[in-house]
Amino acid sequence: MGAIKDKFKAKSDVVGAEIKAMLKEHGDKKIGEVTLSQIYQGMRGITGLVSETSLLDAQEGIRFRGHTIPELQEKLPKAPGGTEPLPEGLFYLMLMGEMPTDEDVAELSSLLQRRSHVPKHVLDSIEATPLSTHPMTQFVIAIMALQTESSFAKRYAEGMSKKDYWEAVFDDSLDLIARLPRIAAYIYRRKYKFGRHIEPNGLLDWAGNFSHMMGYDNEDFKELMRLYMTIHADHEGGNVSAHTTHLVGSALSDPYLAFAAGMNGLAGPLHGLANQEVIKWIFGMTDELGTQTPSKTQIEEYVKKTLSEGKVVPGYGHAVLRKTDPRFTAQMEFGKKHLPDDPLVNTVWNIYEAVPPILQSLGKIKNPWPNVDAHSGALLVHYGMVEYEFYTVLFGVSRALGVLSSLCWDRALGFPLERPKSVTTELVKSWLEGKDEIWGD
Ligand code: HAX
Repeated sequence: MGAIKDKFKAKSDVVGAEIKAMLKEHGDKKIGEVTLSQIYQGMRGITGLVSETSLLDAQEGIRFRGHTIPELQEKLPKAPGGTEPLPEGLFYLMLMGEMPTDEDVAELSSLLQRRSHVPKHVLDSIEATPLSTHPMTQFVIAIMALQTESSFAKRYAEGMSKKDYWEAVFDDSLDLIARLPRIAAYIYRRKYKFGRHIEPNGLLDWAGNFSHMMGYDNEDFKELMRLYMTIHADHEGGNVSAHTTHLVGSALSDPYLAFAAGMNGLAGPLHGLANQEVIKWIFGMTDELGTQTPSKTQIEEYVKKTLSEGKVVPGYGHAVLRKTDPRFTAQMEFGKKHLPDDPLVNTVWNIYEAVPPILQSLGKIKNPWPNVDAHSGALLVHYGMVEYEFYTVLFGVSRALGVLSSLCWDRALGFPLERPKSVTTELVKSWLEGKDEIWGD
């Protein structure tokens, strides 16, 4: 742990000094302006956050520390015999800002293995929930139960100095990332496999071991998990799960509290829960039509019916992206390589042809293209993971890599409590009439 921690500290000290100098010289420079529509409509397009780990371009999609998904697939270290990136390598890249070597990733994998023990009371807290409890709710309960282990909370109570916050957040973040696969697998096996749990395999990488503990030892599934855990990890700082983790962390709530809050956001159907909604929606369509291979015309009719019922088409649209999500494309490529004849996957590809023109024709939807969630479930179903309520937990385990590496940076750079200004509609009306000032404390 020492070497990776020291390296992070050295890197963040350099960036911290740069930011200090930049703010001294340019702190008053303006970045854009805020319109009335923006404050009423979800703050879209307001640049108001710094997140070092990734950057989203509306046309091109996500880049992690400057690297696209195909570049990650090419450059990040792989498991022996594998072709997909190891997600712990992406964590290293996001944390350090440099591409890891095979040795760096091997060291991180073994570090995570060594820190992966989940205390019994956490598993007991999962057991205390009714079996019917949604897996995301069980996941958040378990993360909260694990908060007893927080180094940050303990050291803060003992009077830790501000200059050490980063270190305690770093320790907690590594511990959390190490333990989440065990927690998630426990929830899966408890809810869907009669509680027949599977012991970890200490020789496997982080995602490979996660697959193993869930009961999927097929090598292709492990490759899928490595890809899945890589592409879902981060989507810059403004999405609900990342922003929530950052916001709650800014109150110096420890990483367990902050990450659990982020996961509550991920559990919303407009965000991470969309991956379960997509498969639920497709299953609803195939059930209603009585066929596993609906035609394009049948899909189009079903989409129109969904819209006429006042519902969204899950897996389509995005608050920032204006093109097909490269995370969708990466999964499509995986499908073409490993399971090109799978009927459900082919239905997902037919939906991709059918949906965008219909959404476009409505005239109000800014992005008619598929997002990451439109594809993931179909790949999982192919390998036998049909329990779609569990899918957002997979997303959550992956998202930990991004939001927790960001949280390390937040504390290392000494970012303060986040507290934007809000206004009332009364004040807005009075400002429009020229009677009041809108800005101020
Ligand atoms: N189906 C139907 N209507 C849609 C739509 C879709 N897929 N996407 C957007 N719209 C509607 C909005 O509901 C909104 O309607 P109203 O004006 O009647 O309220 C209108 O089109 C304009 O919305 P927008 O500006 O294009 O989109 P937003 O930035 O407001 O919302 C969402 C972005 C992702 C929430 C939206 O596209 C949506 O609800 N998509 C379906 C759910 C989904 O796939 N979510 C996952 C997103 C990716 C993610 O975070 N993954 O975790």
